[in-house]
Amino acid sequence: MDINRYLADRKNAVEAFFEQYFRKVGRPVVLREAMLYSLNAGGKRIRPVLCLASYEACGGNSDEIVPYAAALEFIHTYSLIHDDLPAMDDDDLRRGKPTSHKVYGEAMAILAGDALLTEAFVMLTDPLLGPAVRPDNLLRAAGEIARASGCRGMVAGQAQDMLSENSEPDEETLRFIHRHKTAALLRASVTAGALLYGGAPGVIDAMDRYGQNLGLAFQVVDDILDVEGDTEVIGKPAGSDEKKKKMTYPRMYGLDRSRDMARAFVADAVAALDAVPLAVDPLRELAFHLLGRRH
Ligand code: GRG
Repeated sequence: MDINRYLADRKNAVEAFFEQYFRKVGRPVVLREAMLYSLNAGGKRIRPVLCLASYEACGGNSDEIVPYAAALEFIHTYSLIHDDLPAMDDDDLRRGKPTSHKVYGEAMAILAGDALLTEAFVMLTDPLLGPAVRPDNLLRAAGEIARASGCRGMVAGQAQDMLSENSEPDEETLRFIHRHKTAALLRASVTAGALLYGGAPGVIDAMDRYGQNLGLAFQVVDDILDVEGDTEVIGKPAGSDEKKKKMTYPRMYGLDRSRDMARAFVADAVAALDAVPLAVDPLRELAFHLLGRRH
């Protein structure tokens, strides 16, 4: 299969939905603009694509859940806007463009992030956006995504990441940060696809294991790219982890071991898929694709 084609088709479906959705969002115009500015700044859309791919693997038609998958990109985009703020990572560049607070000021950037997060749950609790999905399945998926986003997931990881700046890396804390800051939302993206479909418990467990390992591999690759990548290609300042003395895999284990560990996480992700009799080719290919990504 052509994974680039697959990714592009699903990405287009999600981006077309953003366009249509924002027609109904009114004033203040600058808030709407700030939300759209960051959403349209050109991300890979990997979280919605994973959700769509997991729903498809279970046998669904992914057109039925595009709004719910798009909600994951709203949450992810909010996290990037807030992560870039002066009070957090204080970055000027994201997705190759000036960060939200550089364009709209800090107050509007905070509000755009707040609005994206809240709106995601407006979408995830609206059964009319995906009438093919059973409301109880929607509720389970929304709960899974909420848990992965807040103080049991991404926000906990971000808090620990901030608290650990400038301290010596230790394996347990590093693992906690990666599992929560990055892997939690990626894992929930995959699991939510299967929950929206109403997959059997064995399928949900397999998707969970796949998503968790893929999420960990994703962050190890991100850490490696921060050391080896070019600012123009990765779309954010290279070398910033080192500058801020972040707890990363390369800092803890060195580059070669980090690469081996990323490969091992992907192997575990793919092994989880082998346990289920589903159409998992796109999910398998996506795992290898993310291992080889340059940005
Ligand atoms: C502020 C609650 C809060 C959380 C922030 C996402 C995040 C947590 C911080 C951003 C910094 C970072 C490197 C996080 C790890 C997650 C990650 C690799 C984000 C980038 O995701 P991509 O590569 O970005 O999917 P695009 O731009 O392609 O969408």
